[in-house]
Amino acid sequence: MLRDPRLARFSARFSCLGLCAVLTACEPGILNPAGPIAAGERSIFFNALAVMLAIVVPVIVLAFAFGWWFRAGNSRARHLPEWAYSGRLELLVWSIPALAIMFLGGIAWIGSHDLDPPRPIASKARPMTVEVVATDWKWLFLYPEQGIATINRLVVPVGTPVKFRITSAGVMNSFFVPQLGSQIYAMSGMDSTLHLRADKAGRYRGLSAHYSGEGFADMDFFVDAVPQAAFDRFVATARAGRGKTLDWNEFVAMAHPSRNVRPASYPRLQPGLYDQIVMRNGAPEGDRAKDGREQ
Ligand SMILES: [Cu+2]
Repeated sequence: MLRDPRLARFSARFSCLGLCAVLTACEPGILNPAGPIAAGERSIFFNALAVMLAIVVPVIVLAFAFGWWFRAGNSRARHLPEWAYSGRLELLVWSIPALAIMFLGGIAWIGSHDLDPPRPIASKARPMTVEVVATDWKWLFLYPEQGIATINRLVVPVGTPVKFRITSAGVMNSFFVPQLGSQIYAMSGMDSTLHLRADKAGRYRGLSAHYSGEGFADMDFFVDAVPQAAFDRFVATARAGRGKTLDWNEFVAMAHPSRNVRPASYPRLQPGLYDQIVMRNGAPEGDRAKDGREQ
């Protein structure tokens, strides 16, 4: 059929593009959860969608049905020019949206209590703490129990609930791993809590979901959910690394604005650094002075 080679090539490319578009639709996102929180959020999304479609679809169908039934040529349709009020119709018209609001409200109420970010996830495994600091424009992850830190890469054991403490060393950002669930703002001087768990091993994309300036577009990180043994290996490798100790001075140096920073790790971590960052209102004094960003 496609004799013209240019046309054949074009159509091949076009169908490839179409295929890619279809495939990216099921690529990592909130609809493809890897943990209980994201799965809960997806079911809220689908339940709310079902409740709304239960109203919207009959309304669309009825709009066409009424138009067709009361067309000029239908002599069987009753014409009531004096009609003004029907109690039964009022009841029907108001009760359905009222029910929809009650269902949607119930779904939101139950869901937001079940999936409350500071609420620990019930689990047999002991939870692990990871402290997250958003800086311009990279993510710093502190592992206080393991005494290491990483930049733009987060490694967590599969099946272990992780308690994230989240703050920012600069402007506001938003910590978000769509496949694990719930985005939480990272704000300077604030200490927010989020509990997440990865139940499927894999590499998930994490990002800042809140625009924070120039380098924001590259402010991405990977989350590697790995079996416990692989996590222990990761910790051992990070500890054996030759990098510097992450203490306050090193933190001030790393928090300096930079873009597109490659994942890295620190073999040692100064205890209590996260609290120090929160207490100093996030913005390191030395850093402020150097950039002249002091207000
Ligand atoms: Cu916002």
